[in-house]
Amino acid sequence: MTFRARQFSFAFPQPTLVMGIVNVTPDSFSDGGHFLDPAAAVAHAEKQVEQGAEIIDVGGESTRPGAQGVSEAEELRRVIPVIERLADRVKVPISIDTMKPAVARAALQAGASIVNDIAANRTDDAMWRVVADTGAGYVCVHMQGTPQTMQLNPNYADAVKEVGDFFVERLRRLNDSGVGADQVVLDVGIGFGKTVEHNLQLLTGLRSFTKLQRPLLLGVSRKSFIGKLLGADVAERLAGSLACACWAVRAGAQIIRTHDVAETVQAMRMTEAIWAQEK
Ligand code: 9MG
Repeated sequence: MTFRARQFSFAFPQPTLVMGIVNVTPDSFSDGGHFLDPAAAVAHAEKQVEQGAEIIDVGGESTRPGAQGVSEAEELRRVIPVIERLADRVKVPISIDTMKPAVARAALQAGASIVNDIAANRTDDAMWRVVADTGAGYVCVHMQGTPQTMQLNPNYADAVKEVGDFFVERLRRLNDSGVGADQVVLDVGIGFGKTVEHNLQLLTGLRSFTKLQRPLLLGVSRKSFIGKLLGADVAERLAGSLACACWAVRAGAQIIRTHDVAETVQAMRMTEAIWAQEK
């Protein structure tokens, strides 16, 4: 199974890829305000690459539940200087975390290679045409609703089945828009319109999505369902996040999105070493 993102290509199976998070926002739930200065954001990303990140995900709009959206101009102002500088300084692919097609296009022009789209439940194909035109990679994230509405009343008869059906339908629509399956990574969207139970059901059912023959990305880093389950504040969720990541990799995930790159890389290498004894 191959994942292509412009000049980058990953052939799976291979060791789990760790995607480092760089939020250029004042209000993200965990690191909001830390990397608003482009120089600080770039230094943080470079440190993540040194620690073993093989993708850097840059975002300029918070996607936490209830977050206020930002204008296109403000989002561009936040992310483009970071991506331009980073593209000159790191060899790993840069992913743009955005819901806006114009931001994705500008970010790809500035040197990004992947579009991380938490709004893959979109109705029109403008974002997918950007991905098709540029040969970018595309992370297709499941979300019920929007960041403003998603946690008001998440509701599924069968979360694993509904997310699986969504992936099948999106792969078809992406293909109709000119995006090849080899450009697509799938992500169940932990916390995007899900209760604690839905998140746990999706983690338990993760293996079922491997039949779609696309890499699976998981983002659990420091998320609130870990806090709700364990009674842990956001700064105390590393162990819970790593437990989910190890579980997910054993169930077939290939990419882990995280704030804590060094710790996640170590957990991945350990999980793979144990698993290698079994194969
Ligand atoms: C931007 N963002 C926040 N959480 C995420 C998750 O779980 N997956 C992806 N792909 N992006 C996320």
